[in-house]
Amino acid sequence: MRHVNSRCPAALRLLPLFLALLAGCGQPPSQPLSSPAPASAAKAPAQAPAPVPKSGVEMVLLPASEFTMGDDDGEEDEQPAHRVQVSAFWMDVSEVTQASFQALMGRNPAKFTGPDRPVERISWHAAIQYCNMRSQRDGLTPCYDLKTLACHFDADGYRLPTEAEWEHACRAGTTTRWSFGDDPGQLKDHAWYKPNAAKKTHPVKSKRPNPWGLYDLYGNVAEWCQDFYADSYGDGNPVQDPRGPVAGEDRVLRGGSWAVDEDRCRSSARDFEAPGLADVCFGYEAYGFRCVRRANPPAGARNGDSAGDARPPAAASTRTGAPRPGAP
Ligand SMILES: [Ca+2]
Repeated sequence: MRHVNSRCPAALRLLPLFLALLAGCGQPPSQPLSSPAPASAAKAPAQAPAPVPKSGVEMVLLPASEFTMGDDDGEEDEQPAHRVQVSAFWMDVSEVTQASFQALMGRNPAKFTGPDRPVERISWHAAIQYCNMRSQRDGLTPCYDLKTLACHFDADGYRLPTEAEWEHACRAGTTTRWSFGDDPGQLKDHAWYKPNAAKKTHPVKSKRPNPWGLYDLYGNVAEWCQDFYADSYGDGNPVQDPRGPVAGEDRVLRGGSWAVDEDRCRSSARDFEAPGLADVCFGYEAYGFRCVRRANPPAGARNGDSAGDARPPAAASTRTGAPRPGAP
């Protein structure tokens, strides 16, 4: 995982891959941990959980909002802090697990195996393939053209969050360095990161959620976003639903991981990586992802959705009986 102060020549960037080859790709997986103690009670989520669709992944509806993205006291690429408006959207409450990935994709590339652990060694390309497969599983229109890698934001299927959506979800209405405040001593209760992760991932949802009921935004695995990376927010970004640069070499990763310290696990901290990196043999076992889905398909959208309809996919097949959240 790279960030703005860690740029290095291409030869050095490839060194981890070379070392991985020397070490062999088929390292035996570590043993799963026993189930950790349940997380302590947290604040109520912004919305009731959605009925669980066929793909079995729980999502929460996040409200449309305006917030300050970035941090003028952060690193160079977190500046300038700027106002952003995001539309309402659904987001997975946790990182995509190995059980979910295996069920849809028929393989599990993770190093730290365990069905409830986040899937890792995932390239950006592999993540969007999963998004499309999950959309098909739930009877939705896939967002990605896998030939051009274009994302059709109007489609009602799953996709990666934009960087703005990710930070909006992570902040959950807060303006502090973390969603629980500015005290780094509390991070151990919310995240698996370098000081407490023992150099491996851990089952999702085993730390405290943020105020909107989202787990593991800090740490465990760093999460791919939709956006190409740029080393500054600069000028020209739209205020409403920004989607990052139109082209680039790297894609954004957010939230930090089990491999990094607290500073990389802040709400505004940004990392990036080549989108093709992190495949099974060459991957870095700290890259994962979670999915989002639009909440308000426009009038005339495919699959019969109508304007303002915030229904989760396959609501009729709910297994939870949870009440339908109201439209944002
Ligand atoms: Ca994470």
